Amino acid sequence: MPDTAQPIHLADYQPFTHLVDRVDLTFRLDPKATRVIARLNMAPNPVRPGRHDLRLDGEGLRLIRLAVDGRPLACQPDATGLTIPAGDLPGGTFTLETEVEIAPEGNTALEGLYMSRGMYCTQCEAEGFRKITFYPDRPDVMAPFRVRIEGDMPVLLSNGNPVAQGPGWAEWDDPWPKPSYLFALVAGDLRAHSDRFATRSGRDVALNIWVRPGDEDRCAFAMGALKRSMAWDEETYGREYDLDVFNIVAVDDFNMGAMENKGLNIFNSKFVLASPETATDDDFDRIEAIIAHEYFHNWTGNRITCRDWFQLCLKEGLTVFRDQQFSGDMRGHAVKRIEDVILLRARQFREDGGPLAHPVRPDSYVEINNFYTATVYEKGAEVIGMLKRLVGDDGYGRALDLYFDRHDGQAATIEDWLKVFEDATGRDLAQFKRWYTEAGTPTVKVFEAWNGGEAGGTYTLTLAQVNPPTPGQPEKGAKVIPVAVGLLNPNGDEVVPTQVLELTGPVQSFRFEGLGARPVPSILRGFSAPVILDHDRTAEDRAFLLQHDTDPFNKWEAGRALAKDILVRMAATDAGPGTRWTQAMAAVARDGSLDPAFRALCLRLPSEDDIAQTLHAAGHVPDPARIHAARRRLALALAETLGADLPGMIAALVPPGPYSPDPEAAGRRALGNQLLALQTRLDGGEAAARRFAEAGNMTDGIAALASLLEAGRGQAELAAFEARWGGDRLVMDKWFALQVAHAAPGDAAAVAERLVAHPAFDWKNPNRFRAVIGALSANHAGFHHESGAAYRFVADWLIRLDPANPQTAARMSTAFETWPRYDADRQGMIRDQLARILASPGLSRDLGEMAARLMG
Ligand code: 0A1
Ligand code: ZN
Repeated sequence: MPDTAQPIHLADYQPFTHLVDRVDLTFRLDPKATRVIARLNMAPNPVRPGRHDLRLDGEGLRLIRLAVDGRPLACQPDATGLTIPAGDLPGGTFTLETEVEIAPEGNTALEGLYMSRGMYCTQCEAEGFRKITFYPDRPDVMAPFRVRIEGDMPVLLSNGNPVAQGPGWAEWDDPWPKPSYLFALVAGDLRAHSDRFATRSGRDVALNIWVRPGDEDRCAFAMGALKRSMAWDEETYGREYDLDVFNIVAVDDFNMGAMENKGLNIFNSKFVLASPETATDDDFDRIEAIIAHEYFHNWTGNRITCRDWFQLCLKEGLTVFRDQQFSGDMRGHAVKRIEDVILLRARQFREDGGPLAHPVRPDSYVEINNFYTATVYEKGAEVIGMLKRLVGDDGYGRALDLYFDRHDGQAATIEDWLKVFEDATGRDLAQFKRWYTEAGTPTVKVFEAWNGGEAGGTYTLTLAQVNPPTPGQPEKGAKVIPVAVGLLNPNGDEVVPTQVLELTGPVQSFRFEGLGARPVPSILRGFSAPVILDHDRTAEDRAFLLQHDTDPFNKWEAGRALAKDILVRMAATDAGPGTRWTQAMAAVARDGSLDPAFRALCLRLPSEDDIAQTLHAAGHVPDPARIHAARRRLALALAETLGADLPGMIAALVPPGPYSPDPEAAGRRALGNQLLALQTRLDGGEAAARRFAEAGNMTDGIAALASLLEAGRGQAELAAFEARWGGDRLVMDKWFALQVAHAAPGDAAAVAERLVAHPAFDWKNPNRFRAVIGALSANHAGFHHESGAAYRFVADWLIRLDPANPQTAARMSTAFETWPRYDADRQGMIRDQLARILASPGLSRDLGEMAARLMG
């Protein structure tokens, strides 16, 4: 491992030795030799008395000039930065000037200043600014920035407000003190899709979405989402935008989804550009959510940032929570909550149950980029949802107001965050804090007792929590778990409406008195806590709740649990699909009183990975081939149950009028396309082939193609698709991914192998790399095929990508995080690949840390 691979510990935090009062940057852009001139006005930090050396971070910078108060210094940088001895610094304020040279063209890591198809752009979070200039590259050093860009590009952008511009130059001023990770610069031949937004206090904000020429007509949806986000944050959180312009730029080469740089958000183009012909309903949803997420960071992340990277969940958990609230308001809370929980279980529970488990606030890391995880983001949001449930909506509102008042302009901590809740509500959160410091998904066991009498009976619900060991945390205390519960009587009426039980000890009983009959409980309504509910329930009870529960989440959950019970039985034994789930789902599919989007979620079977997770939790060793077969068999049984009704149902669900991504129309398409997939199991693809040929939008086209591939057909359609969309990078990503995602288990690795030889496979583009290698990792039965071919293939590509782009290589190594679930052969094969990765010469700190943690 490289020698920079020393862990950093939260306990070692110290404020920086110096303050930066202002930053002036000049960029002379050149692909091979960009000059960056930095003038930093600095002063000793009074909270660190005494005289200190000044240590600046810097990596891969060629130092041309260094001066303090105009006096040149001869200090030389080392591999990670530059130290200016205290003796070379005046006792008070001073100006530090550096000039460095960097080469954006060769920067394939996509961190710092890099080029994406001829356009300059930056990515500085978490520690990319040090690849641009020497600087204290840590979030608690905040300063106003002024930036001058010189370059022969028509559009030159940076953070804040435009000050002045002329041919070949532009100046920007950002008055809001910010940490270096929020710095951004973009330069290129770009076109704007523009609009305006008037804030409620009357600020007139110019909005621009900057894209490559030709993409202007794919920005309207993102612009609408931005305006909805701005209005929502004013109405819901009382937060207004604070600059005269808000710029968004779409770039094709980007490691993540998007980035909240102050006043200049940079997006993976996949999360901006959309038209009905090129984007699916899911793409539209995600664009709206990510636009909102990045915009909401302006207050939760930018105005109030993180003291250090251990506090990452302070901005990410809260901003995810806010974007989830927003999407719920836009598209319906029931469906949004179910989708969020599906994702939480698929990604965060999976992470929390394996070798990569870590607390929402980790206490050590080697490479911070490895901690942009489902735990920090999604579990971080769940923790805030629990907090809100515990203190109530009013308490939450008061706490947030206090948070913004008290910490605006600061770099804060989780302690600060919890303190505002304590101060605003009077509640002690010492025990609650364990959610931030302890990893692992708690299991809540449920025991019921009924004591019936003449005057009615008493129902007792006993809840017991188990907090499993995780790496480095063998034992943990009981958590505060809000369990929302309602009771139904045997005829399906709700006799006790939702109330929140607070489980704080290892075991606790809750009594409900004066009930006329033994109730059927609906437990963990709305998924009120990120836990695994262990409740031995009969299929009758599940079917009853599916039919009667007034809580939409638990209504869905009842059907889901029924499906899982059956799938687990089918995969673990030779049981058949039975009729209970298929009958219940056929009724749901036909129930016109239910929202089609909700029905679509009910009909969607648990993923194979989810079934494997469930089998493992139940003490079985999952067999990927059997899981795959069981899932197909159950889908076929549902198709047979609906039988001849399917074509009519599918036709009736086609939304009237031209395509619109609105939730109603999207819900109808989601259900219709799910039924089409079932129909394909009966007709071998006749209907899907017709649908593909007639599809007027990408949602229907992709759904039909996926159905055909599942049926082992679709080659002609793939060729037609490629002929039509070969010139469109985003659409072609779908073409690559779809073939791997829907390949049969024994073919998946070979399909991926063939696709990486395709001339359009550009492995340095993260979207394209993910489309093939990521899709193979996500094809459960294909990835875990007994040959081990997919394990080798994925490891080969991670090893190849690592030197060029360590961040994306490290992120994708999570494909291997579930190895402890499987049989000894598979475990051995995966561990061999991890060992091979670890032995690769020149392994990055990023992938090195991941492989070592994966090995356990
Ligand atoms: N803060 C961004 C996510 C992000 C993180 C790291 C990046 O590069 C390493 C890029 C983006 C967000 O939450 O959207
Ligand atoms: Zn974020």
